[in-house]
Amino acid sequence: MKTSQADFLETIAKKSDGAELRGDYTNMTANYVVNQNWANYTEEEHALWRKLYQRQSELLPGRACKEFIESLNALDVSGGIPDFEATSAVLEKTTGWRIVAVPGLIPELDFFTHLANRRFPVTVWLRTPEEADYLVEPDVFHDYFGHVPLLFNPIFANHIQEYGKGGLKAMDLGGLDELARLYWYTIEFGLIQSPEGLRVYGAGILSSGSELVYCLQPSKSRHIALDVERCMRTLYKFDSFQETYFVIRDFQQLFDDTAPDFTPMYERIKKQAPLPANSLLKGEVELLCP
Ligand code: HBI
Ligand code: FE
Repeated sequence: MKTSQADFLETIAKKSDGAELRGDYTNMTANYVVNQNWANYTEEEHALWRKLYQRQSELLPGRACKEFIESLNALDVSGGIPDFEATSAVLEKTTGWRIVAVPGLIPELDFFTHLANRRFPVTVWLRTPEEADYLVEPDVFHDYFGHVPLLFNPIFANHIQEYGKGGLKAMDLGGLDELARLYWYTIEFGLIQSPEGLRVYGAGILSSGSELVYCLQPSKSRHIALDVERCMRTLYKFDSFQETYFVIRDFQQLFDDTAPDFTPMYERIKKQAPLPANSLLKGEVELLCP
């Protein structure tokens, strides 16, 4: 059932603080796509992008996974807010993905439909200087800097498309909450093993000045191997550092472990209480001891 635009905007606006959505949702085409209007960005916005980019880039060595760093460097977008069409031209030749410009958060149906068709929604507006460290809705810096580089990795790119297809199925199976937890703990806040130790691949961490440092320091937070069903039972926090970080061996594991049909898993999970964000179950091993 397609969420009408009015229902969607009202639903999202009723979010925790009831704040209105930031974006301009008036001139949309199918599936909430808008024009990026790259020429409309101001010099101040490009300067803020450069500042955010510089701050994050200095933190990447020794923290971000190498695939992310190599792709980001190849994109060469330190000089200002990127033109999505220019990136899509290169991205499409590499993994068949394109960027679609969106006003901000969009309904799940539209979001999953884009992912299932190798289109990644990227918000067109940039945060204000006062929001340099934290903002409620994803902006172009989070979506582009955090998510776009790994779309150049073939295995990760295949996973995101399967995730989109899974999302469309989950809507009919009532598995949206469980799938959102999986997305949160992998694509947004996931860690990966490397010969040099744990590294970050989650966009929410990679685009955050503070959590990128925090998440690899021994702390009260858990660092445990990803088990998909256990992850989909685990509640998450969206306004503080994660209390649990799930770690994958490599992107192939992420693709393989999320390939099966989730229907029986959703049924099992719904019979159990969700797990608090800081749980540690019997037999689970901490991968980064405080
Ligand atoms: N919309 N633009 C945008 N970006 C997202 O990351 C996003 C979204 N809508 C819904 C959503 N994410 C989450 O509910 C996913 O779990 C689907
Ligand atoms: Fe995101």
